[in-house]
Amino acid sequence: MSGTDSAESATRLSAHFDATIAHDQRIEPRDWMPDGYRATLVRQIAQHAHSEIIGMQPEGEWITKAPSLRRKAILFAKVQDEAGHGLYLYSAAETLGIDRDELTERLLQGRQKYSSIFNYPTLSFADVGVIGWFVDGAAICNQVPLCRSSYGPYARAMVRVCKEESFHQRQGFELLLTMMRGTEAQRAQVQDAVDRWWWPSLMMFGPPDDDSPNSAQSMAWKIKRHSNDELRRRFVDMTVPQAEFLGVTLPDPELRWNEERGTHDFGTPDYAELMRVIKGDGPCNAQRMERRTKAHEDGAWVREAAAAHAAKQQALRETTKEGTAA
Ligand code: FAQ
Repeated sequence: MSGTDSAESATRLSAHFDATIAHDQRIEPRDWMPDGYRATLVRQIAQHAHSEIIGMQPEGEWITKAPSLRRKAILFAKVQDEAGHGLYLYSAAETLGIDRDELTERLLQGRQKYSSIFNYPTLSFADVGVIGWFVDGAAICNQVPLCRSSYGPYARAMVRVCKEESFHQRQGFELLLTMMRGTEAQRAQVQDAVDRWWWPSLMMFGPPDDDSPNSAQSMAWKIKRHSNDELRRRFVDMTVPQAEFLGVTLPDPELRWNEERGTHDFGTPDYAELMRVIKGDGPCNAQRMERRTKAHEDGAWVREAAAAHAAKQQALRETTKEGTAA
């Protein structure tokens, strides 16, 4: 192919990509895509996958301490769902030509991130309920629009993830409702957990729009459908009536309904804290990474056994094929 032919072909491919995005159709793994689009997806999907896997730790700590068999079974199932979400997401990332081992390596070397929210400690069982209510609630606000993301495998993975997140959110709310109908001490525990998790949950949506370097391009490519601030505002609007029903106070003196704007006004999260936590200086960053690294090392024998099994099966298939050909 001459230089002119290849330039024309590149222009055609790029125009086709732009038209697919403009018509709200999906980009699939076989399609040509700009390098930046691929890199953005790898970054976001991997960060999302790592978040699901590291996100098993804060609640996982309570599995052995859950107050009843019923609560233990529910929590077990929820934490297992999170492992499943991580796997769907790593699979979606793999369709972009990168494998899970490489992504895990990048996380362990600190070259990729996971959500800031999972660097806060779970101090009481009420935290399990508040994580379901706030963190899964925030995840739903953020991820339902991702079901319409322009990249097919990511959007399809999100459909199932969102169904499960919505069940998780309800289980958290039901746990808190039960505690709020319990003793004075239980109600105080719930309020304390709400006070500690509210602001970090608002930070999950990322920096404010003016300080979000990736948003404009991600939205132009329709990977993200709404800005960080828009999703944060939706979360506040969704959560305020639920807090009233539950009988807890959200720790924000500036929180009030704005009739004119048809939405809530609310205070500004401490974005300097968000940046500190993202950079590794949150209350539990070191512990989370230490445990993730240990789990990865402890799992080496499983990966080796799976690879040896796959090689044996492959050799068996080849021998059978040779036998049939002869
Ligand atoms: N934590 O320019 P933007 C869950 C980084 S899953 C850490 O605004 P973007 C389920 C960002 O990566 C929770 N880092 O970036 C569950 C970027 O750095 P980079 C995870 C953050 O991508 C529930 C830089 O700051 N969900 O909860 C955070 O356009 C319960 C500048 O930011 C997802 O991953 C943060 N909070 O928007 C599991 C959803 N915020 O990469 C267990 C998908 C920002 O350039 C228990 N992701 N950064 O070096 C997204 O929607 C987006 O990636 C955002 C960030 C909105 C998180």
